[in-house]
Amino acid sequence: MSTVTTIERFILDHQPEYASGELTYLLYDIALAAKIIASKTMRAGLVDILGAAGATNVQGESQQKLDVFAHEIIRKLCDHTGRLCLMVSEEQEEPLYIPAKYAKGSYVMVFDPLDGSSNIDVNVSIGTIFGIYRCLDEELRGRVEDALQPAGDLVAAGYILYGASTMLVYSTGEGVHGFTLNPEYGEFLLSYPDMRLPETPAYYSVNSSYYNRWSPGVQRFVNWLQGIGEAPPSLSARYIGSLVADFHRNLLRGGIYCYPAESGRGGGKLRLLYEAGPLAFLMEQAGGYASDGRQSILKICPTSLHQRTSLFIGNRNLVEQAERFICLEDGEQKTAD
Ligand code: AHM
Ligand code: MG
Repeated sequence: MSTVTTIERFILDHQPEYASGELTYLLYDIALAAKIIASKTMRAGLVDILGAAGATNVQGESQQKLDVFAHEIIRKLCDHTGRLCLMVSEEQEEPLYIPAKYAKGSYVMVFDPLDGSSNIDVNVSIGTIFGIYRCLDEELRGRVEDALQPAGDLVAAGYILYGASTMLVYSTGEGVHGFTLNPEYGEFLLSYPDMRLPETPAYYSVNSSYYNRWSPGVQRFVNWLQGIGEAPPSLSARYIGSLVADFHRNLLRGGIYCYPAESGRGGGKLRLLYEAGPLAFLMEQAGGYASDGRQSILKICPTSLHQRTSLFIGNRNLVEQAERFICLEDGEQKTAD
């Protein structure tokens, strides 16, 4: 019989040297939240859970009931454990401070409780994204500036994919590891140790219906991806519209995911802190690269909690090609390393 490694065992065996156990237990908390959210999403078509909850999130988009559920589960599982000093969620404009009655911990967690929410109603894969920072001053209770750190300073990041099976993929800066939920045991089992991006990319992923809203540099780059122009890269197109699912597929098969800035939408659609940042950290850990078109996502210092960014993420040569097209055509210099 082959060896089975549970997520608990793996996290414990691989906790970073500096970790006191707080980070280890925080990752357990996230795995528990993942199981609860997964069990709810699997019943989404069976119970009266679909449809807008009647509220809107900070970006003015209508919230689905499952978004609210996932946000509340993560908040309630993590606010009283003494492991966090602050949380930031896509579903709440203000940061989530740890109530004064509870002890505070050394970490900050930023998260998108349920991303790809437009796909819930149509039974398409969705996901949770999280990033964990160390708080800047451990003497103080959490402050907004504790969350406004570049993704290069993340101590851990990951996502949960609610797809044909539920997967939890995370990194603490020592490679990327994937676990699949075994529904019979209710346990995440190690299924993809040390995930590496394939050197030969298979896919490009972009919503090309926005073509007319892009800058000339982005348009030329996407033309190139599509095989129009010199030395096309020979990629096939795949786009789900669920960032976690698109990212996961491209991580396994190689490729590039793009969500460029659009005219009238400043920095693009995706959020730097809890969407682009954690995935950029994972991508670099898997051997790839992430950029906003001019500079590494890992180097951008957020100035606000819900800041948006454009995102090009995947195989390094493809992302650097995006930077070249954008800098050449749009007249912007790539930020020096
Ligand atoms: P959300 O945070 O409201 O769910 O939006 C983010 C989602 C991503 O999962 C996905 O990559 C993107 O929006 C799809 O946007 P579009 O429908 O414009 O292509
Ligand atoms: Mg989102």
